[in-house]
Amino acid sequence: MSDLPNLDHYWLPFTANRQFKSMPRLFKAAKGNYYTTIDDRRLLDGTAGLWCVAAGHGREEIASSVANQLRTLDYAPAFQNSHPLAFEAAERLAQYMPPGLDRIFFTGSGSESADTALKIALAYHRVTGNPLRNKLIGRERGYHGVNFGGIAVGGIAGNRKAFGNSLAGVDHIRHTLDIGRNAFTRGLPQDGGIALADEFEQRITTLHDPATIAALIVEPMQGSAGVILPPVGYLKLLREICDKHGILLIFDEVITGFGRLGTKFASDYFGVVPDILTCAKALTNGAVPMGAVAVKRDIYDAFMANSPAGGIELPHGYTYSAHPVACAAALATLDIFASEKLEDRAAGLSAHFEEAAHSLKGLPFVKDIRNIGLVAGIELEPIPGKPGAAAFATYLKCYEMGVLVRYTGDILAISPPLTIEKDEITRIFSTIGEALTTLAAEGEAGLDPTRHLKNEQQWAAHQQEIQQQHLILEHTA
Ligand code: PXG
Ligand code: PLP
Repeated sequence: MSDLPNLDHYWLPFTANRQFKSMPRLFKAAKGNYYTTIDDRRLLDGTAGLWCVAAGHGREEIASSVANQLRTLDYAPAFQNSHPLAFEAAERLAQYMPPGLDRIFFTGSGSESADTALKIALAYHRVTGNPLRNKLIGRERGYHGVNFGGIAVGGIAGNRKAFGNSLAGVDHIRHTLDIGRNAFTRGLPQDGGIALADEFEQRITTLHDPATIAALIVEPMQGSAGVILPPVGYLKLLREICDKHGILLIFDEVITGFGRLGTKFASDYFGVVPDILTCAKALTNGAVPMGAVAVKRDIYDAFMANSPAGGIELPHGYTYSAHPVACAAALATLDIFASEKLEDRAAGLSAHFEEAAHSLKGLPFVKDIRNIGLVAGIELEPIPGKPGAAAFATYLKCYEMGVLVRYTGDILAISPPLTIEKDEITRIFSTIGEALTTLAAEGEAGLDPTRHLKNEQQWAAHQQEIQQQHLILEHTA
């Protein structure tokens, strides 16, 4: 790898830095559903980057819109001033949102969106005369980014405990994964929703006074923790319980937003409208950092009606809230969604995707397969004493075979761009299957990461195959 840069200075996020630097995997280009690595390997993107490149890579419409904007207005002060594109982006996003969620606060990421949503919920109760409603409820295994509010309501142990107690007045409800009962369910688990929702109500009424709770924040489908689906009816019940007790319901749709489940938002999929909805990632197709928080009009109106005239209604915001370049990227992305109907495309592919994902049932290591829309989680049986090793080795083998997958713990997560083709979906899962079978056959030796990415002969054969497949796809497109 002659093009390797000096690796000393960059501290990679959520990465085993020492391991990565001993075996760096660097990308230099991307187009459509493929990455090119610095050593000229072509990788089929099974993860849409980090769930964000929904419309496929290298979209010319976004690139030219961003370039134009940079040349016209690179930046405008976000506080006390603004620019027309901010209002246009907010209006377009409001139109894309579930009904009623038509007031938009812009942020720079999903983490900022989560913290913004929590602050809006707390401030809302104060501004409406209920300052004692100041507790926040999250869920076990929830991921709401990495800022202090997000890790407090989040429920991924490893992301919280390194940093001590982050926020007081936070509690968690149970997560919805029940492999014992629901392993290999296609789509949503049928049972368990009522009991889990009951437990939420029990918990808030016995451990807390429900009148002290400001908000419940959940991901409609838990993404980061390994694709955990809500049982049928569960989210509707959460909505009813929140309404009954005056608790705001926040849906964190950073992953589920923009077509991932085959609908605009998970809210549309489940027919449950939250009071506050957060998004980021695919809002700009991953091209420029941006997040957003949509709130019900009543919430915005309460701030306007109850704050002193001429004063700042919400003392919160970011230098880069509604950054002009991000707004340009968001508008171009929303145009692509409108013209290509990517949500419908995802919905149309989801049966094939489900079939391909579940074809891995019965292969070595495979303990559970979960799917919805264009998302699948494949949970592997951990190798005794080596948690995460099986998934990591599978990830490396897939990389070697030209397919990019994600892993968290011993769970593989698949979430391709919504522009993926059927044959490419088939290839993602057959590659995972091949990786698992090889891994099982190799035993201990297969777990040695240094064995991977070095087999040039095997790599060349795969490259040829990929190229042929791509030619076929190009001809049939
Ligand atoms: N909320 C949810 C539901 C998320 O999934 C965030 C907030 C934070 O967004 P930012 O933009 O601050 O990262 C996320 C992000 C993975 C993975 O592989 C998931 C996320 C980020 C990176 C990797 O599961 N989710
Ligand atoms: N830290 C300092 C010292 C600042 O002046 C600012 C913004 O002005 C921030 C943090 C917050 O930065 P941002 O608005 O980009 O989140």
